[in-house]
Amino acid sequence: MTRRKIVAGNWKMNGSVESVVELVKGLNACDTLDVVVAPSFVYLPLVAQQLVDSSIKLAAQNASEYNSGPYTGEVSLSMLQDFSVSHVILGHSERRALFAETDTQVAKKVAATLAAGLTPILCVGETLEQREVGTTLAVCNAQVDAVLNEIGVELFEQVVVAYEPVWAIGTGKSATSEQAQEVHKGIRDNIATQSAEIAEKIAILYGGSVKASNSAELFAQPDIDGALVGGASLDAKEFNSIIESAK
Ligand code: G2H
Repeated sequence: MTRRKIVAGNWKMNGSVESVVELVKGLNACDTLDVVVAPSFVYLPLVAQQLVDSSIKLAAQNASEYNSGPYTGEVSLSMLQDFSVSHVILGHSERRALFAETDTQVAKKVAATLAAGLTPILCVGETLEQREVGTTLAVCNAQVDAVLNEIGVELFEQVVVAYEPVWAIGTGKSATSEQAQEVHKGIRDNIATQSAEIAEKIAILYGGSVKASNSAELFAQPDIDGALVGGASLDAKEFNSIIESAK
């Protein structure tokens, strides 16, 4: 089946008012695939304003699993809705490793995001050590299963998965298209044990040092439905080339 591709830019903790405005001005929208950008929380209102007449969608890089209350420093899903956010990146390995987010917490965030009517981009991926001892698929599928157990397979249809091998993130060392395809297929096969139909429908993005020079080869793989791009999404020309290669 043909799945609609998604190219999402995760700007992480980068940018300034000036650079964000310039970056958005330089981005090309595309009718045949979903282009998504994820600025830091504080720039969401600014970018939302710039994208009012654009088909480019807006994502947050995280969200609280709680609705409101005494959670200092957290941002709720209803706050994100106020700024036309449509997607939320959840369970990024930087959140898991540096901010101790657990599979259970990520699963609750996915559930809350769906309940708010937004699309979660669920990041999963193995460390170098886990790859070397041969547990790549077990790790990725355990991260997926935590969410499947929380929300059930029917709702999982609305989840976008991003496979991001931790060893490839920001290192300049991307997984080869064969390595990525193997894991994407393994993730899809695992979901298919619960519903073959839903497994076929969901988008699985690759993330980890994606750039214009390797995106076309990655996108040519049958189970790679787009990319979650970090560093290369901070350069409009480079990001536009990645979008172009996904058409
Ligand atoms: C992986 C990716 C974006 P980069 O974190 O989520 O970042 O492309 O810089 O490796």
